[in-house]
Parts: sequence; C-alpha cells; structure tokens
Amino acid sequence: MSQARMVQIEQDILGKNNQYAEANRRLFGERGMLVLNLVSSPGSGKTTLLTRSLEDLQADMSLAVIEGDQQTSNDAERIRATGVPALQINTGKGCHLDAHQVGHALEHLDPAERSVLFIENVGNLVCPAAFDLGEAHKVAILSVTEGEDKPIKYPDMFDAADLLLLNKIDLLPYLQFDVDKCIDYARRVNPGIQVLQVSATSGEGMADWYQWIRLAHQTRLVGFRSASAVAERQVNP
Ligand SMILES: Nc1nc2c(ncn2[C@@H]2O[C@H](COP(=O)(O)OP(=O)(O)OP(=O)(O)O)[C@@H](O)[C@H]2O)c(=O)[nH]1
Ligand SMILES: [Mg+2]
Repeated sequence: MSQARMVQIEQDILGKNNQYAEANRRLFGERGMLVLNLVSSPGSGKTTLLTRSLEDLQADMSLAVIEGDQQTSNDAERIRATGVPALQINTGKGCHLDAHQVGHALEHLDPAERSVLFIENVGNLVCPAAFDLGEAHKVAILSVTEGEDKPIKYPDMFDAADLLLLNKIDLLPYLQFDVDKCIDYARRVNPGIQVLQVSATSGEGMADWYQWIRLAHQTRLVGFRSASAVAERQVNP
C-alpha cells in the first residue's frame, strides 16, 4: 500500500472518530457530566487510583466508570466492588478506546446528570493520545517506576493531557527517579500541563487530585440546567 493511501485511511478513521466524539461531547454537555479520560502505560496504577478515588468521592457525587482493556473484565470487577457502576469494553487487538465504543457503552451505563464519568483507557502510551472520546480532559498517569524520560519519549500523550498524575511516589526512596527532571520534561512537551504527585496506595497527595476533580466538576456545571428544569421553565416561564 502506498504511503499516501495509508495517510488517507488514517485521516478517515480519525475523522469518523471525531464525529462520534462530538456526539458524546454533546450528550455529556446536555447531562452536565464531567468526563475524564485516564491514559497511561500498563500497570501505572489507573485502576488502583480509581478504586481509591471512587471510595473517597462517592458520598459526594454520582460516579460511573468505563473500563478499556484488550481482554478480561478484571478491572470492571475491581471497580464494581466499590459499589460504583462500571462497564468493561474489550478492544481485542485494538490498542485504545474509540469514541464509537464509548457511545455504545453510554447507552448501557446511562450515567446520571451532573455525574463524573471516568474512562480508564487501554494501557498504552501511544494510541490513546490520538483518539478524542468527547472527554473534558485527558489525565495522564505516570508511575515513578517507569523512568523520568517518558514525557519526551512519548510526547503526544503528555501534550494531549491537561493533568499529569505522578503516581507511586511512596516508592521514591527505593528508586533513582528525578521528580524535577520528569516535571521539566513534561512541561517542555506541554507548558500548560498541571502536575500532581500522588500515591494511590498510601493516599499521599490524593486530596489534591480530589480538589482538582471538584474544581473541574464545578466549572462544568456553570450555566448547566437539567432537562427537567428546562422543561419546567417552558411550562412556567
Ligand atoms: N507502591 C505502589 N504501588 C501501586 C500504586 N498504585 C498502583 N500500584 C500497584 O501497581 C500495580 C498495577 O496497578 P493497576 O492499578 O492494576 O494498574 P493499571 O494502570 O490499572 O494497569 P492496566 O489496567 O493493566 O493498564 C498493582 O500491583 C498496584 O498495587 C502506588 O501508588 N504505589
Ligand atoms: Mg487497570
């Protein structure tokens, strides 16, 4: 196949994905939902971070999760054990979730108005960067066991993310990981990226992450009126 043909196919796939992503974004807007797309390499701690976050946040807000993995429903089961609804998507040979799959998952999950939906993407620092799912923010998770140079080796992912969660900081005493250098690399790729240092197992730094979610959620709700409130105003202007 010629290179021009391959570029054309890639553009068609991304163009189609963007149309589905816009439909998802519209639905999220109509429901006043905050949607976060968690992206990282395998094993950086996405599910561990999520289960702890869900346990700590579910008393205050309505939550739901879409889980993406090539195989197994292990992660969705870990999420459901917290009491939060979760839907697993298996991508088979696919290395990322796409907006069409997320749209289908939404039909089953039917998340509530004003809810926060977390999407745990397939563990992979490359493909998920290119696919818009309609989310408000991509959140990149990088664990300190992976090496501080990942942001410059996989720049697309860190460029696409609004927030970097530097996870497993409880392990720093046992590693040679230069936190400042890592943050510097991330900002070289994306000067606007916010960085929070956390440990999903010890809980250190998690309050800052929750604060970030609450702020993003409030921002999302500015000017939002639920469908029932809009209908009520039309009947009783
Ligand atoms: N020490 C330490 N270990 C952690 C932390 N967060 C996660 N882990 C461990 O890292 C391993 C992988 O965690 P997962 O939460 O399954 O990672 P994941 O990113 O969801 O993995 P995939 O879904 O396979 O991509 C598990 O053994 C966790 O216990 C942390 O903050 N500190
Ligand atoms: Mg996981």
